[in-house]
Order: sequence, then C-alpha cells, then structure tokens
Amino acid sequence: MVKDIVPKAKAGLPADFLWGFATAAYQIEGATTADGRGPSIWDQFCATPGKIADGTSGAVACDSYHRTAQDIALLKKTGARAYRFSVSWSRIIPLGGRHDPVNPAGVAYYVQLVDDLLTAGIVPFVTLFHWDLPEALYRRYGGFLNKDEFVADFAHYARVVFDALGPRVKHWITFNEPFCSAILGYHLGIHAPGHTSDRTRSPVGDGSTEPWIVGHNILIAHATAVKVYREEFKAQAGGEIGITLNGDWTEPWDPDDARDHLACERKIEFAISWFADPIYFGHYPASMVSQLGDRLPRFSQEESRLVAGSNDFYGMNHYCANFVRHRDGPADVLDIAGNLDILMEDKFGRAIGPETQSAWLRPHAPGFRKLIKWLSDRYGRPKIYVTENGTSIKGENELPMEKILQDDFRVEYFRSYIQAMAEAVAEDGCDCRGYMAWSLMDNFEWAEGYETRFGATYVDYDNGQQRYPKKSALEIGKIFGQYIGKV
Ligand code: GBH
Repeated sequence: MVKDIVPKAKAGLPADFLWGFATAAYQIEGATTADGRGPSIWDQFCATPGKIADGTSGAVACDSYHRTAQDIALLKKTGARAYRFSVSWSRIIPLGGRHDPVNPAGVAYYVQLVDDLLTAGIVPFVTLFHWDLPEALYRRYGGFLNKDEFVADFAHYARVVFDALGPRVKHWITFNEPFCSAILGYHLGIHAPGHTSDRTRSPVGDGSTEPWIVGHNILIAHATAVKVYREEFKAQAGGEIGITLNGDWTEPWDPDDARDHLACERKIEFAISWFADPIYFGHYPASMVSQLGDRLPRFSQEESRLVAGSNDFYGMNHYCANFVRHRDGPADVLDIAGNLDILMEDKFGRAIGPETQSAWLRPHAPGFRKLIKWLSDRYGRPKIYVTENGTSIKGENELPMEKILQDDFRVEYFRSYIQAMAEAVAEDGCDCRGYMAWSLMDNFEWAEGYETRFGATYVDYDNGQQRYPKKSALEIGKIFGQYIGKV
C-alpha cells in the first residue's frame, strides 16, 4: 500500500566538504620531555597515583612527535582531505606565560607538521588548546581560575602560534570542549587538575563555584584570541576561527511528560548553550542564570560585547545521546546538568543505543541529525565543522589484533552518523562543511589510559608503535564518497 511507504530522506554533502580525522597533542605525541617541552597539568595529573585507570600517562603515547611522516602517510592512505591536531602550549612556551621564553624547537615541530600536511594535500585544522595547560601557570596563579592572568597568557600564546604557522593555516580552533576543562577538571575531578568538592578524591576544589568561573574565563580567553586573530592576522591570512563545543542529544525519559521534554532542552543548554549562547548572543541561557544565581559569573558589558559574535564557525564534537528525566524540587548546589537524571534507558526500558567501552557513550545516530538542526535553529544556521565524532567498542582491547582490525561496529557507527549529517544538510538545510572522525588512531584516552581505543587505526604500543588501519579507516572515505557532491 502506497501510504505505508516512508519516503527515504534526502542525504548529501557539498562538493568541497572537508572530511578527515582528529587527534590531540597529549593523546598522541608522547616525547613529553623532548626538545625543551615544559610539563602540563596532564603530566602532573598522570603522575598522581590512582588518577589514570591503567596507571599510564601520555609520556610515550603514539610517539607521534617522532612519527609525523608515518601519521601523514596513514592519512593519505585513508584519502582524508583534512586533519585536526592540537598544539601543545608547553612545547611552544615551556613555562606558558607571556613573559616566558618561546621554545624554537617546539615551534619548528608544528611548522614542519603543517608544511608536510600541505605538501600531502591535507588541510590542517589547528586546535590551540586541548586540555594541556602548562603546569607552571597552574602553579603560578591557579591557571583558569585567574581571569586576568590566564586571558593575557592565552592571548599571547595564541599570537605566537598564529604568527608562526601564518597564512598556511586557514582553520583555527581556540578551545576544545571547555565543558570538560570546567566540569571534569573542576567539578568531578576526573581530569587535570583534579579539583572537586569530593574530599575523598582531592583536598582542593569547590564544585559549586569553580566550574562556572573556569567556563567564564575560558570564554573570555577564547574571545580575546579571536580578537587578536581578526585584528592582526585575518586580513592577510584569510582564515577562520571558532571554538569546539561538546554536546549530546537528549530524548525524554517519558515522552508523555512535558517536564521531561523541558529537561531535555535544559540539559543541552547546560552543556552547549553555556558557551554557545554567550558566543552568539552575549549572555548565558536563562535556565542557567535561574538555577545557578550568583554562582554563575556575570559578563560586564565590555566582556559581553567581546564574546558575542566571536565564532566564524561552530566546531561540533558529538558522540551520543541520553534519555533525560526531570527532577522535582530545587537543584542541588553541586548540580551541573540542569536538575535532571541522565539515563541510558527510557520509561519502557528501551536502551538509547548499544553499549561501548565508554560508560557514557551509546551510539544513537538520529540524535546527530536532530542536534545539528537544533544548533542550526538556535544559532542562526552557522557554518558547522564536526570536529569530532567516533566510538569505542566494548571489549575491543581484549581482542587479538586481527579481530580489532575488523571493526564493523565502528564502520556502522560512522556510516549511520555520516548519513544522519548528510540528511541534516540535504533535508534540513543545515550548513555542515567538514567532519573529523575521532580518532585517527588509538591513543591515550585520558583517565581511561590505553584500555579504551577510539582509533580508526590500531596502534601496536608494545611493538614499535606500528599503525595498522582498521576497516573503518578505509571505509570512511567510501562512505563520504556516497554523499559528497550530492547537494
Ligand atoms: C572527546 O570528548 C575528547 O575531546 C577527546 O579528547 C576524547 O578522546 C574523546 O572525547 C573520547 O572520549 O565522565 O561520565 O561524566 C567527548 C565528550 C564529554 C565525553 C564529557 C565524556 C564525560 C562523561 N566528553 N563526558 S562522565
């Protein structure tokens, strides 16, 4: 019967769509004491017993500092058009500050990396900050908590990198996931520098205030770096700059309860709009202002004007979705999510997606299309680069290498998520211009150590760091081939 046929959604991506892979400095580079690099808060955190699941650190990681040629060959093999990597601040300025010396060897490493990528025909996306704050700045003045010092030092560091890499880089990302620096680093205490109100975990921290101060100061630092780029480099370099924000999709725990629908919206506001509303509108979302009151810092008029309009594009990191159930009564002073429960199953016991190796990650591709549309509607159809998307696989690390290389679960994840994005473009009119899979290769997965593999490439850490592309690394280009040029 004709009326039962659900029309297939249109799906397509523009001809010049940039797809590729992402990594981050501390997760892949290793060589943490090479050529004058200074320590970061992650070196310190990893050295603290009990913080990393397998007791490891990024000291060696994938040794990419010494293996960029191999990494670039790998990228070429996949057919990637773009590569997103981050710069280690303490390689560039070992002590971090604006009056501290610049390390020429650190600068030279990234200049060479960019040159080699361009020679290989791969477009670099450069992230200035992916969580590895110079340890010296944390000791000197408390890092992110000291607005004036942190903002001035970040702006200086950004200027040094803009200047060194010059017009060869056209795509800049200031901060990766400030949510994580604030919440994981200053609330849960599971990321460096490990602040939390939980005294069984750490002697320092106040999770009711510090995350909101950290978030605020990062917003000002982001906007200040953007101002530096626009005023001193953009005219000549012709590039673009933005921030990368993480955020999951939400579905109501009880689809018939309007309060769960409202809670879904609030959860996204607490994760994403916390940063995106100031960046697009100059103020925090009303839901956060009303729940957090005076604990949420206020923007001065000058700050608000600085931050509003500070994105040339929206950098979107996206992995999964959750069910959300409202909570009754006033929010706890330590609540960071919007006074709600985040669940893997709905009222009827249906799971949002299959389990992975990461407790927080359940694939749910339809949520990707919905969140792209949500962002597009709320923020005036910004140009979007998906700067991370990927999955771990339950038990992957226990498998023999031959099995790991057949990562059909990851292939299916990429296939369904890329299709969802292509529908958001072709069907919903959203403006997605690029996509970087997380990650190019297995790497140091922060507090999870090396037990959780997010790579499209297997890294044999025990046998000379050889890289073996998994099936997903080779399939992803074919998947993109089905959509690119179809809108
Ligand atoms: C990304 O963040 C990171 O940018 C990347 O470095 C990392 O390797 C990748 O994820 C894979 O993990 O601890 O239960 O409170 C993804 C977004 C947001 C996911 C915070 C984990 C914390 C869940 N992250 N979330 S929990």
